[in-house]
Amino acid sequence: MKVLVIGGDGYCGWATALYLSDHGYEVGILDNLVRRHWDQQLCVETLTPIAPIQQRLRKWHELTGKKIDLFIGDINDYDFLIRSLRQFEPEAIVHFGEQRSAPFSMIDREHAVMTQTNNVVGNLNLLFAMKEEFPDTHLVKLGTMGEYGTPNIDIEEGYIEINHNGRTDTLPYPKQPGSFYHLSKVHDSHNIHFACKIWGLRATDLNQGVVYGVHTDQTRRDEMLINRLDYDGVFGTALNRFCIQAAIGHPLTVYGKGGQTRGFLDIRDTVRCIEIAVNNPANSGEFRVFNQFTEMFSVGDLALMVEKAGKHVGLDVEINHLDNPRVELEEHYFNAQNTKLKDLGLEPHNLEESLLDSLINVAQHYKDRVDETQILPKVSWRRD
Ligand code: NAD
Ligand code: USQ
Repeated sequence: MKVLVIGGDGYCGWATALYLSDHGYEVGILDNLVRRHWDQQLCVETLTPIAPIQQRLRKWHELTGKKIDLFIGDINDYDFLIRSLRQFEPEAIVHFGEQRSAPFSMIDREHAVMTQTNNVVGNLNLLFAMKEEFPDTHLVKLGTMGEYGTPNIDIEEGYIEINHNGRTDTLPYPKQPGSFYHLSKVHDSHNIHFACKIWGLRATDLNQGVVYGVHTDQTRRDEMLINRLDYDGVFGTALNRFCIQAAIGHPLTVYGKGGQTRGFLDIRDTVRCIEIAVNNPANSGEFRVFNQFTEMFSVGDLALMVEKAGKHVGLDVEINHLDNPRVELEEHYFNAQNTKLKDLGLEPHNLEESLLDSLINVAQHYKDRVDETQILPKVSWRRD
């Protein structure tokens, strides 16, 4: 099957492209490399040294004999997008190609506008391209668990049955996102749902939790294939950041009380979830939603787990509770469903001490690349 991975130079996209290529899919990567540009603008770098995409792909070909097509350009450029689709003729499109950092989207007006324009318009271009020439192609779109926010009731997978004044309907689950980035995902979901309804497109929205880890069986084959691992206050995410902080002896940065609970998953499960979605396409006209995470943790619990794993490898880990730069509940109910991907065959890698040990080891290996001035959060959600 031919699968186009949009955003295939990024953290989830690179791991997915290699995994699918390794498992016999014909893979193309489309990416405008803008993430590398944003890193430069913010003066941050991934902990792990990532090679240019062309060299990564050459090495993959050298090691496996498999070729991955490369389309460098922006999905906001409709001519480029449609030309690439005509050339590649994908049967499935996996769309990772968005600005994905909540703090980045909260820096100022420009970054909020840029995030929503990049994400919403890019996704809309894709929907129109599919309607015009690829109406049967399956769109697998990365959404986020953060679309739901933290309601005081159980979170369902996309839809909820509501009984109101004696009548019943199954409706989209209410959305209460916590940043202009997370809001962009809500806007995308609405646009995709509408496009499925009016044009009969087929789409799966994967509401993914926070991803952790770095290696997959494919990216570990050669240092030239290594994946990015962000640790800075803008693009770094909770557990990855904590492991890197532990490795360099920086106190762990728990924001506020630390009771914020989220869904998490190992990057080895991200790639498998994409394969499952691709292998089981939505029906024509169907907007299907899966919650893509394997376990729920509070950030405070994660910090304690990293402290314990640190002890195990001889590190003395300190936990700090910083003033929370975000506006979010720090103690709340959180219970989300995640059965649909498991029903289709996902066998989760649960978070184990061995994974934390190995992440801390990777971080220790590259610790000379860490810029400590980039660890504390600098972006505030508040007015002043
Ligand atoms: P990333 O920043 O590492 O990768 C995104 C890639 O998309 C980059 O290579 C970037 O250059 C490319 N891109 C961005 N805008 C583009 C455009 N207009 N045209 C072409 N390419 C473009 O991000 P990631 O962590 O791999 O996340 C991938 C997707 O998964 C995102 O949509 C994100 O919202 C979602 N997601 C990520 C996580 C996580 O923990 N990393 C969790 C849940 C959901
Ligand atoms: N947090 C800390 N300390 C840190 C970093 C984060 O306490 O050093 C807290 C945050 O305040 C928040 C939680 O950890 O409560 C998660 O923050 P995060 O930065 O790990 O994740 P988030 O901003 O939600 O975004 C990440 C990805 C995004 C994806 C989302 C999935 O960057 O692309 O959509 O995870 S989810 O959180 O399920 O919405």
